[in-house]
Amino acid sequence: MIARWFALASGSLLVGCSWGRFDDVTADAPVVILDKPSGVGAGFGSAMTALSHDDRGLLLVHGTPGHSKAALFDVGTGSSPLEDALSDNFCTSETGGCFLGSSSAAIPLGVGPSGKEVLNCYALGLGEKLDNQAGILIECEDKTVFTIDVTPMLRSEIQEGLQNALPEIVALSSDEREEPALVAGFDTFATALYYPKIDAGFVELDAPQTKGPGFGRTVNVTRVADRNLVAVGAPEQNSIHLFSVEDGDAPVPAYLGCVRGDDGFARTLASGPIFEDVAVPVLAVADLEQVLLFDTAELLELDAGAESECLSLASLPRGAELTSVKCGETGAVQGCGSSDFGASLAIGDVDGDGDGELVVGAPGMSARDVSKAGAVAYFDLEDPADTQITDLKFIASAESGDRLGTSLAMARSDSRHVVATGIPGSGRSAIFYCPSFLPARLGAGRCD
Ligand SMILES: [Ca+2]
Ligand SMILES: [Ca+2]
Repeated sequence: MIARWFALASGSLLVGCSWGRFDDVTADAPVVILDKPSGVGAGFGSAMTALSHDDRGLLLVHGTPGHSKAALFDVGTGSSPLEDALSDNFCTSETGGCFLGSSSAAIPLGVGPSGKEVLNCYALGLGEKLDNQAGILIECEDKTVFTIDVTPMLRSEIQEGLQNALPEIVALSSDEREEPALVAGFDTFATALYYPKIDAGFVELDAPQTKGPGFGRTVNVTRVADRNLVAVGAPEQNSIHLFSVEDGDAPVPAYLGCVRGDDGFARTLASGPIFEDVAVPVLAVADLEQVLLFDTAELLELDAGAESECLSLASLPRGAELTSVKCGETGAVQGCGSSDFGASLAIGDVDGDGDGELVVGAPGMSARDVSKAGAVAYFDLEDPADTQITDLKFIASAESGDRLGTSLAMARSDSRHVVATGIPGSGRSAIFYCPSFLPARLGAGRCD
């Protein structure tokens, strides 16, 4: 069920105060709260992934990683707004068992079992399905469910986990193409797999000398010109391992080397275009204090695969690290010291001007003195030196321990993105439609 809130909660840094409106108007509101559908258990909003295809914007919202059940929403458009969940029965255990991943991956188009084309699918966790072997579970809008293969060792571990309710938690990411490649990280086994397409089988992403505990806790794959840059995070070692993968059904991933940062480096990854004069996507990497942005074309030029140690940030080639952003406070949103800034990241065009913005979750912040209510920080980042927070959003109905900002996704709505974020503490999610810097012509009706 959806409660429509006409309570915009936007702490504008420009005027140094925030404002809210409470109304029972049911017209399209600047913030829409998604309540937990009855079929989904605890932790609704712990993770989420957007998918856009043929002008539709879908959003999969997870319950707690390692458990079952997620819900699919259609984010809608200006003229056909968001409605109740399309389904609250994704990642069900009814057909053989499913453990949700810490992240899921959008597969707008793929080829499923028996060569049938499948649409609007998600790789969302680990499981098995009646006649399918245990592996990565793929589920589609039309409820087609199947698994794709993993290594024999992982397969038996997943099977054992399903029998004993001891989940292995997978991290998943796909690139931006309609029929994307998929990356899966299994940190318990320091293993990461790359699938050129979901029906193409996997190749292992092997980082010979430096692989270690936690390798695969986070993953990201992004398209750079005619190949993919894959980042496999090992936050326990404050490092990311980078691979270049050419197209083809049986590619040989090239190991580019590893980069070590400050404490918590690689705990969250995201990618997407931001800067007008950087023609390729940036890779965003959070540590415990800040979010660093890297030029993916420069990272693809790294030639450090034979090094026995990870490169330090200082030893990266000039231009590889573009800029970094940090937590900030307003009158209403406080607590950078315990903010968990960087717990989630997303990149998209929230103001419809063609370039990208970075949004960062800070679930530990207090909002209007409500502790750990959580907030999300917008960075317009018109150029790398422009690192000021542009907008800082929270919800007027915040409760203590909500942890809004635990997860983030950029969902397509008309000609721009809207920001979806999880509020797992109270089993809700929010969609923010109206950044403070949205041009008036794009916000008509909802944002004025
Ligand atoms: Ca923009
Ligand atoms: Ca921008």
